[in-house]
Order: sequence, then structure tokens, then C-alpha cells
Amino acid sequence: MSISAPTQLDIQKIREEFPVLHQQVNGKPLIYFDNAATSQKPKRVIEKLTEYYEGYNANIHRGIHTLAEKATRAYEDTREAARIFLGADHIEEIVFTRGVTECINLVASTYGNEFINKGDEIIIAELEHHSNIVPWQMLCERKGAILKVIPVNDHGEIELDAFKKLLSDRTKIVATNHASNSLGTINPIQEMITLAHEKGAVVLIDGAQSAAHLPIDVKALNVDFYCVSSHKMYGPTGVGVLYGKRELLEKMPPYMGGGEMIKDVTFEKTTYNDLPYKFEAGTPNIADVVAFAEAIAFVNELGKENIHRHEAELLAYATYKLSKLKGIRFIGTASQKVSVLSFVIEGIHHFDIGQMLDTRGIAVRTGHHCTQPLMERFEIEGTVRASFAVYNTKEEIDSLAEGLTRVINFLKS
Ligand code: 7TS
Repeated sequence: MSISAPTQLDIQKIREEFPVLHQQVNGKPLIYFDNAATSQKPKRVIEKLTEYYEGYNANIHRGIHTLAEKATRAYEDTREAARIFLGADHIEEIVFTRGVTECINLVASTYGNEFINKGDEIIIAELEHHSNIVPWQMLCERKGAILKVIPVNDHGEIELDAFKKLLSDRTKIVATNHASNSLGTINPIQEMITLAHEKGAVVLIDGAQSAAHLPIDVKALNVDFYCVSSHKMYGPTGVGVLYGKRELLEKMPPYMGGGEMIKDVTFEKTTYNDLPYKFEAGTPNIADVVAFAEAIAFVNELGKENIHRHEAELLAYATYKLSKLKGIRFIGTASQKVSVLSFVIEGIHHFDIGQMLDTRGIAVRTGHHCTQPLMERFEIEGTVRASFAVYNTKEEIDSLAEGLTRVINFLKS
């Protein structure tokens, strides 16, 4: 996957590529631990945006002038980079969206409207982000279908036996995330895909939290739909990729109607464009798609294995350091995790912790992380979540541990 990946990452050198990291927040050096919400962007991504707007901004596909051709080529180059990144066979299988939320809504609206009927069942898991719950609920409401939910155990791991019991000939779609944004759990998606296929169901995987951290090979997985957000993998906001098997995308009706997604329009009848353009109505987010290629190259050049190894070290270190804090309870203790550490501290509200850490320049996320049913499962309102990226360091984790000690002492005194 990565051609020139080094075996040992130089984290200080990597940090230099991220301008936003080099600032003071509330008089302290910024420590950015909110990477599961969105990662920071390296200079090469930011520069690509400027280069595009200063050099060849033009609308794509329709123009024959030089700028339009250059912009079109750059946009389509990103599609090819995304295809390789995901391990897809065909360029037609790569659809640009605004993010994972739009990917899931697209599938729920088009595949769902076409193929889901009354009494059909859709299975998701208890640890889904709201964007992998609500579109399916909406579909079930429209169609009279039934939403079933796989429980998680006390570690926050999907109960595979319960999943097997939920599967039946009525199961038409299984949708879950590759990794949980609230807990970090890496789900056994390969097994789940195989089991779902045995029942004839299609599988959608929400890859929002995996794309920057875990290897992805849609062909080896034999997954039907896989969704990625650029902004969680060092790329710009407003870009997502929906991978879909060509034979499925071909059978699906379009999502939005408008320019670009058509072949021919008369008032009597419209014929639709070929894949993937059938799903890309209107002027897309050209600049951000163009710059997304730089984010893909950034991840490829570092190497996913190297990124994962560094982040796993950070996670182990943070888990160890924070386990010493009085009253701390980790939420999400799965054996396989991406670099997300969620916790509550007895007697202290998570918002207060987040606010006080911010005064020390430390950015963490607090709340339900758009996973309210999961919070209910653990009988909590929310957590404090520290999520790590490749540019984070053990020294920053020391500062987090020290900050938390002070917060606990202050708020409990
Ligand atoms: N699925 C998962 C697992 C996510 O973590 C997120 C965003 C989404 C879907 C939606 O992605 P989007 O790019 O369309 O917004 N998660 C978070 C988070 O944990 N904090 O802020 C956003």
C-alpha cells in the first residue's frame, strides 16, 4: 500500500508539517486530542487548496478550456488515489460525497428505497454514530421495515453470537462501523460481512474512524459499501468517499437530480449518466477533493502500519497513565481498539473536565459523541474523550495526566 514508508516515524518532523499545532491556547502550547472529531491538516493539503484556487479554479467535466481540463484531471486523479487507497477494482465504484453522513444517507435513500420492503430487517450495532442510525430509522419508517440492534458487552465489543441470532432471511442490510468513535472498538467486520452474506444481506461499513488508522481493502473484505470522510484523515472537510460494488451502484436509482448526473434531459424523460457521475449531481466540492489527494498521499507515505503502531503506543501509554487517576472509569475497554480513550471521573461532570483542560491548552471532546444509545447502554450521559493522531506524543499525554490530576484535586477540594 505504502511505497516509500519508513519503518520508524520521526514525529517531530511530522509535527512541523502541521501549522495549527504550533500555537498557544490560553497561554499554553496547544495539545490537540480531538482527532476523532476531525484531524488537523498538513501544509501540503492546505497548499494544494491555494494552488488550485490560484492556479486552475474552474468547473469540471463540462469545460473544454485549459483550466477546466486541468481541474477535471486533478479531481479525477483524487478518485484514482481513493480507489487505490480502498483497494477497489473500478473507478466507477468511487463516488464523492460530502462525508460519511452523506454516504450513508445516499445508500439508505437509493438502495433502501429500491430494495427494502415492508417487514424487511436492517441490522446495526449499539455502538453506531447517529449518522449510522437515523438514516436507517428514516428508511424503516418510510418502508415499514424493522431496525434490529446488536448489543455490545461491557467492554464495548459487539456480541457476535447475538448478531448471529439476529440474522435471518429477512435481513436485507447490515450496517456498522469499522471502529467506534466513542469507544475506539475495532469491530470484527470481516466475520460480520461473511455472516451477513450467507443470509443474502448487503453490508455497509462506516469507515469514519478507521480510514486514517487501519488498513482497508474493500475487495478482500468483499464489502458492499464502505464510507470514508476526508476530514478525519488529514484532508479537507466537506469530502467523503462512498465505495460501492459496481453491480449494486448500477442497480441503484440516483440520489439527487440535477446537472452532471444526466445523459439526456427532455421534459418527458431523463436518462442518467454512467457511474460514478450518476451520484454526483451539481458542481462538486472540487478544491477539497483535489486537496484530499494530498492527504491520501500523506497517509500512504507514512504507512498505515507505522501510524497504527505509533498510535497504539500512545493509547497504551495513556491508558496506563490515566488508570492511576482517582475515580477514573474507562468506557470502552475492547481488546482491539483504535486510538480513542473515553472515560468518566466519579463525581465530576465531563463538561467541567473538558472546560478546565481547555484552560490548559488541551483540546478533548466531551459529551455523548453522537452516540446517545451507546451512552444509555453504559448508563452515562457522556464521556471525556481523548483521541490520538500520528502527530501526538507521550509528552502531551503526560500533560493530559497532569492536567487531569489538577482538575480532580481542584474540583474535589
Ligand atoms: N460515523 C462515525 C463513526 C463518526 O465518528 C462520525 C463523525 C461520522 C460517522 C460522521 O462523519 P461526518 O464526516 O459525516 O461528519 N464523528 C464525530 C465525532 O466523533 N466527533 O465529531 C464528529
